[in-house]
Amino acid sequence: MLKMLTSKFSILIVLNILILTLSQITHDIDDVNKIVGGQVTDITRAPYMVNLRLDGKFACGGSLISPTCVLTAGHCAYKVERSKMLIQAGVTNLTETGVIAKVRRALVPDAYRDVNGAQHYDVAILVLNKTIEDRRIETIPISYSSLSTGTKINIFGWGKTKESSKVPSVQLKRASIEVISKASCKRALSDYFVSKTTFCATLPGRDTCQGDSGGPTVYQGRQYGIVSWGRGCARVAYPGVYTSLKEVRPWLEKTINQYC
Ligand code: 4AZ
Repeated sequence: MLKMLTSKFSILIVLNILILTLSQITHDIDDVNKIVGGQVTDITRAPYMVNLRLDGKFACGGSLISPTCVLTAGHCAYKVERSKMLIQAGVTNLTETGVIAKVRRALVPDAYRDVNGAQHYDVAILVLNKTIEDRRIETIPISYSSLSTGTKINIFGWGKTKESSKVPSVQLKRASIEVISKASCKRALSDYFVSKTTFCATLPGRDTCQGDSGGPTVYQGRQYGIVSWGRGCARVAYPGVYTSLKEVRPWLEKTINQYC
């Protein structure tokens, strides 16, 4: 009888170890698949990174380009009442408080268009109701240069960690992807309008996803693009599409000079 009990015990112990090991493995796999293929990061690695809340709910990414101005995607701000908008800066996790600002002005260019989900001139400036001054928060300089094919750029965001997910990521993520030629991007997205105001970037298994829109694409500490659109997330055949700051320069410079 005692023997039977001890053998039952050892089976239970072995089962327990098995379950613990399995859950550790699935947890590890999950950690690898954040921002779709990226890794969790910290706001200290992107201290200019902000998120846009609509009616208090996380909606988009953005970047602080001056103490009073946030750069984001046009489709994040288009036809949205500015009284419903809040900007949150200085957080790694969406559950933190950080620094919150209201939006005094939401500026979207007249040229902005949604063409069946594809975006044209997808840029916006949100003018804040206060100056953001905090030792943990920094602004990011804009570059109006073009990026050569093959350049590795960083994307940041709290967007979904896989296409089928229903919720954003609580923690900020980063991934590195490669700029591809406009010709190959147009070939891959031939059913869509790939606007002159965009560039495309991808790497297998890595991509931006819903909620990453408006966030910056960064190369050597400067912002070159804005997360704009794509067909699904990290699908093998489809690159991500980014607003090219170089191509929206006329509107961006004029707006920054006037309001920021
Ligand atoms: C979005 O809905 C979104 N894979 C942004 C980027 C991409 C897909 C969706 C690109 O905000």
